[in-house]
Amino acid sequence: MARCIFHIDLDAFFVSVEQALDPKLKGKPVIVGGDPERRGVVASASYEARPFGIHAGMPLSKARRLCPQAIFIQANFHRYRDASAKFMTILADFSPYIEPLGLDEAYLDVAGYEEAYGASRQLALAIKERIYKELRLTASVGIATCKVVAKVASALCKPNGLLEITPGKEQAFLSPLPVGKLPGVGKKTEQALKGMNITTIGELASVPLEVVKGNFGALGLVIHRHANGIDDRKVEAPGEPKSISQQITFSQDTLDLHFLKANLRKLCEEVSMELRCQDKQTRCVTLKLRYADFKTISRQVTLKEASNANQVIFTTALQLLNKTLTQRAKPARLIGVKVSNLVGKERQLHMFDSEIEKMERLNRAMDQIRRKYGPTAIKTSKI
Ligand code: TTP
Ligand code: MG
Repeated sequence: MARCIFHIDLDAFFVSVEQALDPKLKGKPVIVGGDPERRGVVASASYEARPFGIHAGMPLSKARRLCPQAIFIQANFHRYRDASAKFMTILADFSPYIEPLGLDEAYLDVAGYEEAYGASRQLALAIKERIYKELRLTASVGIATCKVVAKVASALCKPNGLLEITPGKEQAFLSPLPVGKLPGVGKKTEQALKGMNITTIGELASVPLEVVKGNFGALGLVIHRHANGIDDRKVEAPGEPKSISQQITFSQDTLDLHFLKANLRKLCEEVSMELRCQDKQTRCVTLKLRYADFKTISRQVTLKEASNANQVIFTTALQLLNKTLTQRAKPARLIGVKVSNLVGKERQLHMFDSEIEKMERLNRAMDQIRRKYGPTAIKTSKI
């Protein structure tokens, strides 16, 4: 059965969130910028600002020159995170197979779920309507049998669009488009392809695979398949974290063992609590120690048995700390602990089972108290 995949992307996301909160901004050239991390560049431009040549990543000074009448707004990330969470919740109401990509876009596999709406198009319209009704945001939706075609389609029908590429029409749809429209083909690859006389997706599709692979390696293989409308990637929830870590930088460098130990205990408690929340156990504990001169030591140990108990993680990390300080007893500026090689919780029967059971019960009780009364409500005094 042909798959039915939606790629849904909100239009001018940051700007639209601001416009939804302040309707006076609607229909005007509006620019959100001033990301503290990337000071001075455009993050999002309203569709009214785009004809002036303004696009994301452009210095704000240039945007101001191109469109002096534009309204400039500082980014309010909490607003975008909030809108994003609501957007994803709406999507999840329509299909459980959802793969968010960043804040304002997601893939949705709706195969089987569209029947209730008559057709996939109707389902897409229902999604767009809900998003608009609840968030006052418009979305563009691409519908296709695979991810790459759905993504290209949604970009092409912006803003507030809906474009369905019916099964069998994938190649015909992609073929005339500029090769830069293919996800994964950035400015550099586009230039390199131009040097090979390839400017459309169709031209890329008809070049022998060996040639593309020879020039672009693994990326070549992927873009060549995609250019041919072949993409069997599944819609998948993002992978679970492969490790959990916590670290702390001290306000003053220190070699005070009690102080280091107390901090390490706290970090281990946080990490093991997170493991228990995720119903995971760790097989590997890593200690990180950064000295005042910035020399950083990482030591790790593999546990005989996977665990998520504070006591096990802390004892292991403490042994690593003692070993590290024996070899280099100098003031430290940062200490951290990481657990990796995580596994699902497995019940293991062995001779110390009742001890482990007791420890687990204690840890669960402490988690409950901390969740209810805060992280400092209960402290362990010794192992
Ligand atoms: P995009 O979906 O790429 O852009 P957009 O939603 O503003 O516009 P479009 O209608 O073309 O989808 O990115 C989503 C948000 O991510 C965007 O609103 C702001 C942020 N962003 C940046 O902060 N910096 C960037 O360079 C880009 C591309 C996006
Ligand atoms: Mg967007």
